[in-house]
Amino acid sequence: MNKRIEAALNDQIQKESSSSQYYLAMASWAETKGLNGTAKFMYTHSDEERFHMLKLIKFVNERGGVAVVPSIPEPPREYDSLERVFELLLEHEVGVSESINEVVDACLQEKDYSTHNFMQWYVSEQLEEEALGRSILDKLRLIGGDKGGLYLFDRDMEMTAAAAAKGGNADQKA
Ligand code: OFO
Repeated sequence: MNKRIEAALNDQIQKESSSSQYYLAMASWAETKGLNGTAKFMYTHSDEERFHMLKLIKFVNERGGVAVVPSIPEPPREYDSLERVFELLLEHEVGVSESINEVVDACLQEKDYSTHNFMQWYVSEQLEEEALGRSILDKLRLIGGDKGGLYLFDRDMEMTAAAAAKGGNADQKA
């Protein structure tokens, strides 16, 4: 495997792994605040990110490269508010999208078209994740400090998590 591409993919493995830990920390925080729907959503999201990482590890190894299992810094334990949690999630996803674009760009420069093709799955996944993050934030901003609204929001998140788990299971079998 081209060394530059191998390094870029290993860097992406690190990012997916850190996304998984980040969302796990958010899930745990939400659970301790009684936001069980949001916690479910974050636990599911954390599993999805782990799957993104595993998919990359397998790809690198199958192509003759060596995947590196990274160490991850501890994610934050405390968050100022639920809105802040989703702002951070969206900021994080925008950063991950940029890094995926850099991998895609490196593939084109190195004429590695099969990795380029493989990365297209991540490109569309990021589009979906960013769109979902934005729509959740819009809802939260609409609710403001309304407790009843927050209760309904949390219930909504449980349904979103269930739908994502179904979609995720289908993806993981693919
Ligand atoms: Fe892996 O999609 Fe988010 O980070």
